[in-house]
Amino acid sequence: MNEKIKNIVEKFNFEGNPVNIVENSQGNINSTYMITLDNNQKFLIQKINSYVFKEPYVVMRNIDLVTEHIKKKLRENKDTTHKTLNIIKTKDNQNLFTYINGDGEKEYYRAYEFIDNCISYNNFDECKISKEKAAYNAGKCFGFFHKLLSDFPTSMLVDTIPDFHNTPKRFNDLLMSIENNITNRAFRHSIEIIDLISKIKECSIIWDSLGKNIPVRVTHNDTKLNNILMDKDTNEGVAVIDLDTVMKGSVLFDIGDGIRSACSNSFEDELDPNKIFLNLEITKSYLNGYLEEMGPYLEKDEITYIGLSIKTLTYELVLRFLTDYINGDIYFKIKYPEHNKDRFMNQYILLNDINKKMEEIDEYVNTLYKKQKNNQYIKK
Ligand code: ADP
Ligand code: GN1
Ligand code: MG
Repeated sequence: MNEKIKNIVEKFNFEGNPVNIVENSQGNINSTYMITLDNNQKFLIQKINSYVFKEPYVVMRNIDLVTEHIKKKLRENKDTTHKTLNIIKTKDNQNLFTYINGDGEKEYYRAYEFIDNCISYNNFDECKISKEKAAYNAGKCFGFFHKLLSDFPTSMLVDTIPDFHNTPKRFNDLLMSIENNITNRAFRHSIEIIDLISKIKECSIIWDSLGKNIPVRVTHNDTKLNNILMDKDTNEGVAVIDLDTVMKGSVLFDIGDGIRSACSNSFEDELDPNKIFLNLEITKSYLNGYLEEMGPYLEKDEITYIGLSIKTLTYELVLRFLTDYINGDIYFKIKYPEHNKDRFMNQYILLNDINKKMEEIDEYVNTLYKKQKNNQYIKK
């Protein structure tokens, strides 16, 4: 058993001793351990990545506020199907335990209740139900999350990673990594870089419209498919997890990121170009699910830019994986030396495929919009 984690478990308010500790390697940022105690209860311990999250206590405060709001809403609606994260405090009543490691550095750990009977998927291929139905459930789950938070005051949340979806800034970060070129990796990808330069104008539109024609709302900002816990048997959405990046933003960041992650035909590091494409049918199902929940709350320009959001968020991931590759893999956890290069190439191929499908996506969104507007579904 992992002795370090076993010692950390003891700092939290648990009754019982750990008998099993298993690492979950699904996330690219934090380190997650599933803990089973001798009384059969299950919990989760997470080491927060403090390179990514510079102020872990502020992250926890955001999560505390948002989860309390969600719990209140679920109680009011007598909703026992949906769940949210439940923070377990340390024995001295803190949201985090600070561990000083052998190099004298601080490591931050938190504990959550384990949400049982659920599963998080990286790809709909693994689901029990049809891909279309699963995509509908995923879209609905994030739509429901936005709906629950639609009356939460954005001013109460701190930007724990400022400029997280500031695409023009992400582009400048790439240019800076190329200028420094500390790993000598930059010029291996000149053709892709030139193509990225040609797309920056269009992919800055959403960020530049935020707070103007695009409203600022409470958003998740990391809507990967595996950040939804689905019921193990029915694959209905149960909880939106990984709330570290809940901040002010646009629903478009979440829709775009959700679809690029869930409706791509492949994993994020698949390399066979024939397998990397946006599956339009499941994209449509995802949108149906999302709009069924959140449609009535959206404004017209949010609808207009849905297609563009899928393109923009994929573009952003190309920039981010490539930047991290050139910088020497300091941000995303990698499983092998060229992992970020494979991720960047994968998202680049996906981006070009999405580019070809923009017209069809926009047409579909438009049809949905008209249908729902007739039902007075979407705000005029
Ligand atoms: P990361 O920020 O590294 O992505 P996550 O918070 O998403 O970390 O956790 C990683 C994985 O752990 C999730 O994809 C999910 O499978 C599992 N997980 C996280 N929180 C819970 C929870 N409360 N109950 C059950 N499983 C969870
Ligand atoms: C990270 O934490 P995880 O694995 O859900 C990243 C996202 C990226 C994603 C790409 C805080 O998400 O922004 O889209 O990897 N999270 C953070 O796989 O940077
Ligand atoms: Mg995650």
